[in-house]
Amino acid sequence: MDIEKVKSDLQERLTEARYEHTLRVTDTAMKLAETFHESTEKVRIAALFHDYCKYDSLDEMKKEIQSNSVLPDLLLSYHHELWHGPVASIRIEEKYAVTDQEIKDAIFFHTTGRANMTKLDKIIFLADYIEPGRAFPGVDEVRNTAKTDLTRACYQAARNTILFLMEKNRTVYPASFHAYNDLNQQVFGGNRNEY
Ligand code: DGI
Ligand code: FE
Ligand code: FE
Repeated sequence: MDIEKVKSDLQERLTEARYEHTLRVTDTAMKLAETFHESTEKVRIAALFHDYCKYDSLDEMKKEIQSNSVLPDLLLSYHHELWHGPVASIRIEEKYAVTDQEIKDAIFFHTTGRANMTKLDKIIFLADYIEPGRAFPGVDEVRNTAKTDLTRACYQAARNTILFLMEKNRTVYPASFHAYNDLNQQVFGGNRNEY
């Protein structure tokens, strides 16, 4: 992969602010890859492309979701902010021949997470949440957790996002709840019977 070519393509497709966000996510994800022993090459590619379709037209993304059997129609019943990851996972295979399922999945699920997240999924999901440009309430606690515990940091990020959405009376995509529940069980142990 020609990383300089990818970066110049991204600069053309994204706004300046979104491009800078992408570089910060990539830098943050690369540090997480070293701390938690993940392939830096896979992490670099997934991070660079994670918001590749962030500004694609809604009409174009909708058509892709409707016509592509890999992309669930359920996405169309939820907020269009959830579409850019799944659509990007398709586009990068078409345009850059990225066939690695792990990379495609990390991009697909970067907004919501999912049950049984891989280490790569977790690194991209978390880097997107804690990159230094983010100012979400509670993000500093997550940054601190991310120094030592990847799964617990993802749990805190997933929980914060769902709480934020519920506070605003927004819908929550099922995969976001699946991520929350699975990470909760990974952090606190499964089949707890305390309530
Ligand atoms: O693309 P970014 O802005 O870097 O970050 P992102 O891909 O995590 O997208 C964030 C947006 O997605 C933010 O507005 C919250 C929203 N979001 C995340 N999970 C859900 C969600 N929106 C809905 N409706 N449901 C979700 O489960
Ligand atoms: Fe995104
Ligand atoms: Fe992002």
